[in-house]
Amino acid sequence: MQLYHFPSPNPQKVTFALKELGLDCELIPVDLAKGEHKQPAFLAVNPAGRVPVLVDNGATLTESQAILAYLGEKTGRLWPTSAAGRGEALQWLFFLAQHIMPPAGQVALRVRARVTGIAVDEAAVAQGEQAIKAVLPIVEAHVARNRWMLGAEFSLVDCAYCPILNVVEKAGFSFADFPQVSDYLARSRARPAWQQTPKLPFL
Ligand SMILES: N[C@@H](CCC(=O)N[C@@H](CS)C(=O)NCC(=O)O)C(=O)O
Repeated sequence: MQLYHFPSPNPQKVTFALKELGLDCELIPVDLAKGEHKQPAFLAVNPAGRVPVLVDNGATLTESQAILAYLGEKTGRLWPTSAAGRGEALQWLFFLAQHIMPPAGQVALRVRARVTGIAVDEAAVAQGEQAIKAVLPIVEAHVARNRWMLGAEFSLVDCAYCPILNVVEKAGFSFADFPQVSDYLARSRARPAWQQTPKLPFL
């Protein structure tokens, strides 16, 4: 397997999962700070110009949530075995992509500025903070009842939530009003696989 990679949150979902699963994978660096993701060589791999991209057995997969589902289907580990369980896993991955990642991306503009030098749009950050405050109560209630996103057992869905909640907090958003989310993030960060996941110095 090969992973086109930069140590930012979306690729971190995959590197965290690979560490949890104990899978070997060659990391192919794509330096976002140098704009390598906009170069023809990388656009030929992913026309959307984004990482992560996983190449395995001749298949090229983009979209971090899809890559996690693929790893779950391929290995049968950290992934539900029942149709209902897999449906629930996809539900929470789509929920992250649809409702949490867009405002998280706005909050994380402060972090992106440190990577790219692009000036921070503070109005967009404020909008993201408001939007994430509106959606986090759903996650707060869920992790109050469940140790991990799919219940008692850690899964690949948790590999998706940790890097996003991590960057939101590192960008300066406080989880003080969401103590269960804060505890969930702390238990995720405590996992050896997360500690071994490549990170930017300030992430
Ligand atoms: N929906 C994509 C988003 C991927 C994405 O936006 N990755 C960021 C790095 S965390 C990226 O490549 N950004 C390049 C850019 O914004 O031009 C996924 O889930 O994989």
